[in-house]
Amino acid sequence: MAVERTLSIIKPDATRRNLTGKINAKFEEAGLRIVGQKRLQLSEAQAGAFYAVHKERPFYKDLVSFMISGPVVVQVLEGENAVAKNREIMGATNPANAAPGTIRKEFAESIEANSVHGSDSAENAATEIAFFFAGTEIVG
Ligand code: DGI
Repeated sequence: MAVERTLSIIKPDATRRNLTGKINAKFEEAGLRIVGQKRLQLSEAQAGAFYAVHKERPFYKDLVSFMISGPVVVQVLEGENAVAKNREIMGATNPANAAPGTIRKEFAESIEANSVHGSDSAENAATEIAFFFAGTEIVG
């Protein structure tokens, strides 16, 4: 399996509780390397554009409000099978359904305040990485 990159976001519920280091340890322990990382306050326009795919969903407005409720840490994770591996480390969207040991099982507060985002395909990963990072900001 080739080395891949994926886009991760540590969400406002997790930065508020000072969990950035604990979450990063999960990635590193699983063999993913953090090759780009920055802490941002998203604007409403940025969060809305990032989640545009969910525009028609009933939770879209709340999701955008939540994503701008505090700082986020956007990151590029690199490793073998990084997209699928990160989804595994994150756990199910709803923490009630997340497997033991996953980030969402251990840290998420609710289906909305679920601590992390991770790209769901290699194609989306490329788009999402380009949304937040210039090439020079990623150092493998
Ligand atoms: O890729 P995921 O983050 O696991 O899940 P997704 O792409 O289906 O949804 C994106 C985010 O939208 C998810 O992390 C939290 C929010 N969301 C998804 N389904 C619901 C939801 N928020 C609420 N309030 N209710 C939902 O049913």
